[in-house]
Amino acid sequence: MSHLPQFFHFSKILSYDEKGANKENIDKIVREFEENFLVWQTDFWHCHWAEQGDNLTLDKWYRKYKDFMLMTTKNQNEYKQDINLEERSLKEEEENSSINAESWNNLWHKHQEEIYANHFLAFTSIFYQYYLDLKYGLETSIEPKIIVEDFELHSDLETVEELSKELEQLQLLGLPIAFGPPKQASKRKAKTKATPEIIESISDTGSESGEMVNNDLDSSLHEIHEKTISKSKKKNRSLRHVPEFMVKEKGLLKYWRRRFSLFSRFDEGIRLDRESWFSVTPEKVAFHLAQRLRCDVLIDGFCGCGGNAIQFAFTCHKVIAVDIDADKLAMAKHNASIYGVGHKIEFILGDFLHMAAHNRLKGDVVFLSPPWGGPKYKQRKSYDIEEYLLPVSASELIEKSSLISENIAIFLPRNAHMQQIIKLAGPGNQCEIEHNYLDSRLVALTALYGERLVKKA
Ligand code: MGP
Ligand code: SAH
Repeated sequence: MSHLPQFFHFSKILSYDEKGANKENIDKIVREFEENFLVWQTDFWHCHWAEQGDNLTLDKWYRKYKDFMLMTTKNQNEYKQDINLEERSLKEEEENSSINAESWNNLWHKHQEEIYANHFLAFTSIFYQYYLDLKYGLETSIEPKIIVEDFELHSDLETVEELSKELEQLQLLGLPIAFGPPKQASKRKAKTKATPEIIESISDTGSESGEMVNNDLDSSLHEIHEKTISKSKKKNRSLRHVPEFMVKEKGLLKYWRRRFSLFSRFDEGIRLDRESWFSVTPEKVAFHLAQRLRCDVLIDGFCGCGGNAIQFAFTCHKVIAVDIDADKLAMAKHNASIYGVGHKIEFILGDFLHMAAHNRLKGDVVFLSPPWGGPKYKQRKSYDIEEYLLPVSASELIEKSSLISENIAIFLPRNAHMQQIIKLAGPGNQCEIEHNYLDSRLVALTALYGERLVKKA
């Protein structure tokens, strides 16, 4: 059935020289890209396939050929159930399966080729998108300060029913749903004790896996009310349980739709507050960053509900996760326990900047994903990271962080001003700017500084 979105990343090492963002420099970078387009595309493709090819091929195989799974499971069960029958069934199997095995084998090779070719095609279109995004980012100059009205999360889809219809159509057309639809159906029933006032029926992909299963959910944060909106419940429409504040604020519903992209284990009781729904780093992006920033002790200065910290805990010896908001920190702790990595993370309630300035944090790599000022960040053509990042400018963030380590990664809006990002490297230094995509959507940029993190050219 459904697929989670595919993750792609591309990066470029850029140098900061005092001449900065003059047109000549930018033209040179763009020209170099154009001249090397095919070579770079091939290099990135090889890295991408080496990272994800096996998983992709297997994942699609198991989705497409469920019979294969059934056959192997049945064989395993027979093997386990009756050791005496083992020899006989193996012999029978050998006889029968000489044809089966051969046809499965052929099918497997065909499948591999098909996935490789299809995926390569998709990859090339995303790579071209990356070229356009990079060029646009480099060429876009900073705008004079503009006030963007306090942003009310808006949605083109005004009602839950409209959203439901749109999702059904996308599904019928076999098109990917932005950020990917939810995962496999889990047949668990919601066990929440919340008052049944609102039952929102959202037929996204027939999965019931978004239902909350934690009895002890903090009701003020994740309360679920239920109301029946459709009495004639269609067979293929499953009930969805959406937190109340998301139903009220329609623009938030898209985050609910992406919940399994945010946390693949969402239905095991992941907790998020309003701000975290739109700030958390999607799991595939966080997974990749954790591979990239692997080290002994990593400091996550703005850990929020733990999207990044959890993944860092899988690759680092220890994670120090700081957040100024006690509720978010508690949720991060809870979420980390779902992934079984709570013991690897030290959670600290406090102001990262204050702690860094007072030498209270020691680590090898610092990761920063500060608030961007809410979803309104995207309303600007170019996002001034010296002006709009919270709680302080990007320069001050880097300055304070470099008291801990020169190896710093900062997660920034996709429209963050590229020349400002490069300038943070300091005169004569390099930084690496990574573009992170989920399907064809540019999610964010990650800027990397310090010898340990910037890949050698
Ligand atoms: P988004 O606002 O969800 O963009 O941000 P979207 O939905 O792709 O854009 P649209 O065109 O569909 O409206 C994309 C990603 O950026 C989120 O999933 C978060 O990982 C990250 N992100 C967004 N915000 C507002 C923040 C933030 O304030 N801080 C941090 N650290 N990350 C954020
Ligand atoms: N990377 C996180 C999301 C971070 S959102 C994830 O994937 O889950 C940004 C976080 O910065 C918010 O949780 C906010 O509470 C926190 N924050 C804001 N100012 C802070 C400060 N001065 N020190 C530490 N954390 C801060």
